[in-house]
Amino acid sequence: MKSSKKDDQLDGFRNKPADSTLSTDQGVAIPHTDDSLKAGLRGPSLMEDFHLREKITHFDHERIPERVVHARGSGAHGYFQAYKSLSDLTSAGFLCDPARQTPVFVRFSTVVGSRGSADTARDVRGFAVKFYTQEGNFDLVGNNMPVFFIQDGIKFPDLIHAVKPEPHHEMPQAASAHDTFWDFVSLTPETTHMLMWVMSDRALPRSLRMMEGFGVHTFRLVDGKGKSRFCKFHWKPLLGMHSLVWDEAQKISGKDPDFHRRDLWDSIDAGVFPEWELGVQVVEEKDEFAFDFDLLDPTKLIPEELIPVRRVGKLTLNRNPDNFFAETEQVAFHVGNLVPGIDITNDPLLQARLFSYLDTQLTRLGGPNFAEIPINRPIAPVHNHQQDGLHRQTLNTSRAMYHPNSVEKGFPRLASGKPPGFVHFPEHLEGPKTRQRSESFLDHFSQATLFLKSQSVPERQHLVEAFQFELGMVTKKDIRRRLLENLLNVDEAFATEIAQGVGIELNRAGDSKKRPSGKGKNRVESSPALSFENSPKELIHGRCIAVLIGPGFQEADLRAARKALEAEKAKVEVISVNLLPVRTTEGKSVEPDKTFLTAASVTYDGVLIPGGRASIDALLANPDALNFVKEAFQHFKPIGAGKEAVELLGSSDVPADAPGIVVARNAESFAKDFVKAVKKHRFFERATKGKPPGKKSGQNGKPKKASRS
Ligand code: HDE
Repeated sequence: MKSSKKDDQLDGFRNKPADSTLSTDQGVAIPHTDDSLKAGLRGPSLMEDFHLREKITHFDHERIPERVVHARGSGAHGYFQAYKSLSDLTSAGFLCDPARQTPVFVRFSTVVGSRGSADTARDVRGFAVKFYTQEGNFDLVGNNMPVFFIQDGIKFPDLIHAVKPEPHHEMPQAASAHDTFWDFVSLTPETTHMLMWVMSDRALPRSLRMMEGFGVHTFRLVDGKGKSRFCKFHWKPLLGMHSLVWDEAQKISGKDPDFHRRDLWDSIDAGVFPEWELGVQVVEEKDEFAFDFDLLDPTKLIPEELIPVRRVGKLTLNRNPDNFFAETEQVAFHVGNLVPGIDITNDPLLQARLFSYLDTQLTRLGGPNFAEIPINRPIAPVHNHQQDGLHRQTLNTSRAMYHPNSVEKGFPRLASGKPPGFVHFPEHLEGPKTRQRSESFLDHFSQATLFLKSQSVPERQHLVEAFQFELGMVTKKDIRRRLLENLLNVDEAFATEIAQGVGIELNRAGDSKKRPSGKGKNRVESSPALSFENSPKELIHGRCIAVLIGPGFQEADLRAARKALEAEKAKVEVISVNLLPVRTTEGKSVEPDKTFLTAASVTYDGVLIPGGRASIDALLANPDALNFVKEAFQHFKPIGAGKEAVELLGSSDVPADAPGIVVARNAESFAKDFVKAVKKHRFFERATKGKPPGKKSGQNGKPKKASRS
């Protein structure tokens, strides 16, 4: 879909360089912009140089305050289309008309780091979608994890102050591994479930295209008759879920801090469009209290095994922004941007957010007129009595900037008819004014245990190592101990294993008696949907494979691999010692894309080494090439070795019979087998000494120790 109404609307604002003449902001043509106006060749610059002053003044004010959270982001345009009408559940037009393509703008982000921080920090990712619907803008401002740290928005400033760089020395950047974060969370047990998620592989996505999204809170869907049902929103990536490993994520932060941004941009640029299905979990009003947790508690999820996710439509991202600042930086999301058919609940975290987003834009975007910025403008017509304010762009031609009026014959008139515009769901409310937490919010551990029990052996091992890393960076022993005592309530063996790594001896009798637990209704003990292992693994769109070559390499191996990988929309990058053309065994030559200096093993999804005696001899003599392969092996990636390349495996400490090592028999089957290995993505069996990862850690007893670099 090249053009949409939103795109046409944006076109009016595009400044195109073709055939243009340099001018001032006033449109005065400028013949010279490399020297300021001076009194004499070597004299002082003159105040009257309006071009110099305008240029410098504008430059001085280029920066706006970055977002206080979610500052580091990447955006893309696309569209949403419903599979079939959802009118049985909602009156929202974009969900009821399968013929409609609703334009969207999506912004992904990390939460903690500042705008220039690295993409691959351990963090929850923002997944914010602005739907430009015909009935007005609807924003689904979600995350890539289905739960949150806290239950009430009043604690958000505390959480964020604790996780951000510490105030005295402003360190560390984009990292939770420091005293103040763990101090706060150890004193706030409601964070325990979310801690399991941020210490899991979910916090290290391989790509923004390969992560789930969630609305987190319970929302309402309201149908045409005004009937309301509770709803949780999900985004399911068609590419499945894939993650980095921690060592790799840290190294990528240095080698390519724009790793996720680049991956998203390059994929869209190459026409390999990322896609997600929108899913809803729907709970009838009568079932509000059917669960052992409160639907209004944002630290809880509804297990998919209890309420299946109904997939209702597809989101496709198919266009990169024209200008990062104008679009990705200036886009203003707000959970209160709702359309008829979708409404909110009393989740106390959501309620605080309803205030925050409008408020923050006043500072960030400099006044109340940010909805007029092209990226924020709805495609639905806007008519109201708002006026003036900083940077007002609309030229209101009405004399009557008030309602009711007769001067303009009552226009704009109130919405009427069917549907009558947005009408709040008339929820019945009563109760005393109180500053208390509902008792139904007090079980902080059951779902943390559920999450743990649902992980595969490697996933559980990554959790242990992540906690050991983070707590290992905490300097105060009492903070480590307090956190681990909370974890005893999740699982004793798990807490004890982490404790051993961070020098804490736990008193098992400790806190576990205090554990309030759910009431046992509608409960599952394990949820396969929570494990990466059960996520689709067929599609490898946009994955990138490094092919290492030297002079005299076996061209047939590269040709077959390229053909097979590109047929699956994966990418191949050829790497050699320099960018000069490299001779093949067939007497031709191939131009490398990168060198061992500009490419890093950590940024690829797999490595392929074509055969060819001379090439392998050259690579064997190159420590960078050996390291490249060794690192790929340590990060559990597939490695393909052409005929003579098997020798190189040995010199890189890679056992040729290890899982995920594909050794050539003939070029065609070699390529086929290698693509199969790329689909699997990671071979964590290497860490568990060749044994396949078990389904559930709980069933397999103690997980094996992983050997990670
Ligand atoms: Fe946000 N959040 N948040 N948040 N949030 C912001 O709004 C806030 C919360 C989320 O790409 C800010 O425009 C409060 C949960 C995303 O532009 C700010 C609370 C979830 C984004 C703000 C929360 C989110 C934001 C910063 C507790 C997942 C990035 C700049 C009550 C469901 C949107 C801005 C983008 C951004 C406040 C909790 C997601 C300050 C007060 C829970 C994806 O308004």
